[in-house]
Amino acid sequence: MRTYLDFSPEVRTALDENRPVVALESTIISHGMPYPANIQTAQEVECIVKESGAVPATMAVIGGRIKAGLGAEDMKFLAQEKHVIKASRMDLAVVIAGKCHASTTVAATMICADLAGIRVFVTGGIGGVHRGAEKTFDISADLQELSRTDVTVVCSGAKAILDLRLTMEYLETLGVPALGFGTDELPAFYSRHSGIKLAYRVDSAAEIARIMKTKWDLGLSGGILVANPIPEADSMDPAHINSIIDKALEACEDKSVRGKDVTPFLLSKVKELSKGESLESNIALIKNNAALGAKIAVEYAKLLQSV
Ligand code: PSU
Ligand code: MN
Repeated sequence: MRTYLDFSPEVRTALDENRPVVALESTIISHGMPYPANIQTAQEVECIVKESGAVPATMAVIGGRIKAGLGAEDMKFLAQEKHVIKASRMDLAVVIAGKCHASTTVAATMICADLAGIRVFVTGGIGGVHRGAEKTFDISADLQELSRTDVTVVCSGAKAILDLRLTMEYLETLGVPALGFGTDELPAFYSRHSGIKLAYRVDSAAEIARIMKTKWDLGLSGGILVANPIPEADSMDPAHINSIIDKALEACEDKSVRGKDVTPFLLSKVKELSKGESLESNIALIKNNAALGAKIAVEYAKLLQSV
C-alpha cells in the first residue's frame, strides 16, 4: 500500500503505537462548504479530535497520492481551489493513476481509511437515496460502501435533502447496523427528529466499540453507521428547513443538475435560501460528531489493547 499511500508523521506514529486515530473526509471542504468556513471548520474539527484524545487524519488525494493526514498547505489548496475533483469509489483509481488532486467523499474516505488501518471516521452526513430515485436512480455510492468496508461512520444521519425513509430501507437490505446515539430515532441532519425509528439505540462510546469489535471478529464485514443528533441549541426548525429543501430541489430540477453535482448544488442552494443558517448548523453538528468519534476511537483502541 505504501506505493499509493502517504501518512502524516503524527498519524504514522499513532497507528504504529496502536493509539486512537479518526479519519475525516475532504469533500465537505472542497464541495460541501464555502471558503473560508470550510477551512476554519476543518481545522477546528481536527482540534476537537485532538482534545478528545485521538489523532485526526483528514483524507484526500494530492498529486495522485492518498494522504492519511493532510498538511496545512494541502488543506488550504482543497479549500480554495475551484477545480478539485470530488472522488467517490468510481473515481479513485482514475485520479490516482492520473496523478490528480481530489477530495474524498464518504465512500472514498472509507476506502482510504481502511487501506490506512483506521476504523473510525467522522463526517456531517452520509449520501443516500435521493428523493425521486425511482425515476433518477440517484443513490449515493456511500450506501454500498457501508455494506462492504470495515469502518464506523459517525454522522448526524443523512442529509434531509434525501429520502431518509428509503435510505434507511436500503441500509437495512445491505445489512448495515444503524445505531442512534442517545436517540431511538434517525436524526434529520439539520434537526434532531425525522420520525423514522432506528432498530438500535446506544448510549456510550464503549458500547459502540464493543459492537465494532464483535462485528468484525465474527467476520461480518462492512461498516457501522452511528447517527448522532445535532445539539438542540444548533438545530433548525424542521418546517422551515423542509420548505427551503423543497425550493432547492425545484431549482435542481429546473437547472437539470445531474450525477455527482447534485449534492453540492443542493447544499449550496439550501445555504443561500436559509441565509447561512444551514451552514451554521452543519458546522455545529460536525464538531459534535468529531468529539464522539474521538471517544469511540479511544474506546476501540482500549478494547484492542486488552486482548
Ligand atoms: N455531508 C455534508 N457535506 C458534504 C457531504 C456530506 O455535510 O459535502 C458530501 C460527502 O462527501 C458525501 C457526499 O459522501 O457529499 C455524497 O455525494 P453523492 O450524493 O454524490 O454520493
Ligand atoms: Mn448521486
